[in-house]
Order: sequence, then structure tokens, then C-alpha cells
Amino acid sequence: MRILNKLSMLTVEVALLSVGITNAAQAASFISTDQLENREGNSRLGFLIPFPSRFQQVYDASQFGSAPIEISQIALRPDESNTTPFDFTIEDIEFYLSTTTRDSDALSSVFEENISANYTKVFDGEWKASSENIGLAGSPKNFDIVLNFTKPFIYDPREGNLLLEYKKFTPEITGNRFDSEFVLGDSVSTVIAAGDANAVNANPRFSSTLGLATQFKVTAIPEPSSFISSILVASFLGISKLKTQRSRQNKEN
Ligand SMILES: [Ca+2]
Ligand SMILES: [Ca+2]
Repeated sequence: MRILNKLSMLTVEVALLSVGITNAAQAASFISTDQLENREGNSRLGFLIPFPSRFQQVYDASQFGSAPIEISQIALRPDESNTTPFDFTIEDIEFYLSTTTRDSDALSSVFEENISANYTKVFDGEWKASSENIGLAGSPKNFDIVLNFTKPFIYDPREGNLLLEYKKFTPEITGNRFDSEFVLGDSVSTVIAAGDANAVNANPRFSSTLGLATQFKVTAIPEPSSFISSILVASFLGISKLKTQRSRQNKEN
């Protein structure tokens, strides 16, 4: 009976350890690409163009570390040239994330050539967002134009760069300018087609090395191997402890 009780305690210890690992991994953090967190991007983009449209932007994998993460939200920010708060509603828009084998400044003008097998719809419906158009003095505006995903995306930077896509089915005119960076050879570039949310080819006139300043909300994911190793080590230590105690009891008896 005592052995059974100790085994039960061991099970609880291992379970608590597992919960601890899971909770530690659930703390969300934010990643701003191209170190734009405290620096205004050198350009701007009216990326929600007033037509049905399709848009893709690539982010270099080096921005995201070297372990799998779960992405649950993106946030954009107003360009410095915006002078007032604003809000907008896009009635029908879909967002997707995917790993891409394309280089960060070398997206194909054929949309399908930029996506991979893990292409995932992360948002589908009406997107209502707003911006207070504020920021600290001398700093860029806040990343307050938020899109919460309805389906998080698991991204492993070791498998390639990250691709963000939208398909905008409705022709709202937002006129809002989003902070962007126009630098050859950096982390980002974009391809866009106007007139058709399901366009096959991007329009070269709208496609460039430009990219939106973007903030990702991410959560680290424990790698299965290290997670299982932790449990096995805990089990081994617990069983060794029990064996030692049993051996001591046998000697005493
Ligand atoms: Ca800017
Ligand atoms: Ca670029």
C-alpha cells in the first residue's frame, strides 16, 4: 500500500512537472520584424487597396528564432504621415499563413508558387480595426491595428521563410497608410494583385521589395523530444528514489 501511495505521489509529481513545462511555454511574446519596434520604417503602404485584391508578404525566417512557435495575432501600425485616429471595416477578407521556400526578397509573381503544404486560413470574415494614431515622442506609432486569428498557425522557422497572405473580396476604400520599409535585401517584400481576390498572378506595378512593419504575437512550443525527455527523466528519478527507499526498508526489516 505504501508503495502504491508513493507511486501515486510520483504520478502527481510528473503531472505537475508537465503542467509547469506547458505553462512556461504558454507565455506570449511579440516579434517585430526588421527591428522596426523602435524605428519608423522608411516608407508607407496603403495595403488595403480599394478593390478586391490578393496580397502576399514574405518575412525572413531569421526574424523568428530557431524553434517552433504558434502565431495567434498580427498587428500593424499607422505610418508617421497619418494625422488622425481612424477605423475601418473590411466586410469580407481571408488571411492565410504558410511556410515558403522563396527568399525574402524574391517572391514569385505567381501566388501559388509562394505557398507550401502548410498553407492555413487563419482568419475569415469581417475585419474591424482601428488606430489611435499615437506613439511615444520620437518613436513610431503603436502597433494597434490588430488582427486576432481564429485559427493559430504553427510555424517552424527551420522549414523556410514565413508568408502572410490576404484575399480581400470587397472593395472598401480605407485610404489608410501603414508604416512600411523599402529596403532591398532585408526581411520583407510583397506581391499584390488588384481586381480579383483569387488572382493567379500578381501585378508587377504593385509588387516590390516594400514590406509592412508587422508585429507577431507568438508562443513558444516545447519540442516533443525535450518535453518527453523531461517526463522520462522525472520518472527515472522518481523510480530510482522508490527503489532506494525499498532497499533501505528491506535492510531494516
Ligand atoms: Ca514610414
Ligand atoms: Ca525588402
